[in-house]
Amino acid sequence: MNPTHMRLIDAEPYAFSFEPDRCALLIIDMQRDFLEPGGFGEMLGNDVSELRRAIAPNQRLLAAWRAAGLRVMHTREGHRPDLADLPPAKRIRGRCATRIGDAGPMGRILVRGEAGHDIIPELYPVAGEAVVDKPGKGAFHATDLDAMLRNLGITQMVVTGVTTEVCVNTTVREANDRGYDCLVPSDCVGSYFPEFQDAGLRMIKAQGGIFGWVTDSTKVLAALL
Ligand code: TIU
Repeated sequence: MNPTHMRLIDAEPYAFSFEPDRCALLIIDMQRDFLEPGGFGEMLGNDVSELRRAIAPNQRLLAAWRAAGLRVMHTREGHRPDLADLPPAKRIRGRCATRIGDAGPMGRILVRGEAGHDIIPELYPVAGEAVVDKPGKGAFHATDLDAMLRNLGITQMVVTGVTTEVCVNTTVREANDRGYDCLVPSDCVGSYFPEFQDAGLRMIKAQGGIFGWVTDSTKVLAALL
């Protein structure tokens, strides 16, 4: 594809003006801790199988994005092994029997360097793709994401990953306040709660696209051909 050529992607509330050389694919927190049993997601009481339907559409989009030679970035939610960046409020929230930093079947829950913290094999980063480790729900808080995007001339992002109403929504809102345009393909984001999947997407595109645009991956793929 010609990366400098702007093209329109069918989206809600209206078409998204896709500028390939200024647009990054940002894949949020597709980690074993959220998508596999025994991790942080299950610790919070969730059925992790709900999220797995987002894997195949992300694989197709990632493959096409890579083939087009466009920028890919990944994020991971997690904490330093000494938990110095873990707010006490986050550690005790939920009153769970097992907490962040405790031992689990995939290593210490939500701790960097542990097996559960890593990205699922289906979407594993390749050389040249930045991986942003974030301690919070939003990908901008306490990370170098904003600096990297500005240095690279990125002004828009296709945002995918999990979960729709938590880290995806928080990141899209943070990005919006910093002046980025975000497009969210509905089949590439997942929630443990079907009603939050629906509401999380509606909140983004409502009021004329108050936080961004919503589409589906087939429409993004069509723009990559
Ligand atoms: N609990 C939940 O829905 N999500 C998170 O804690 N993190 C992310 O969304 N990545």
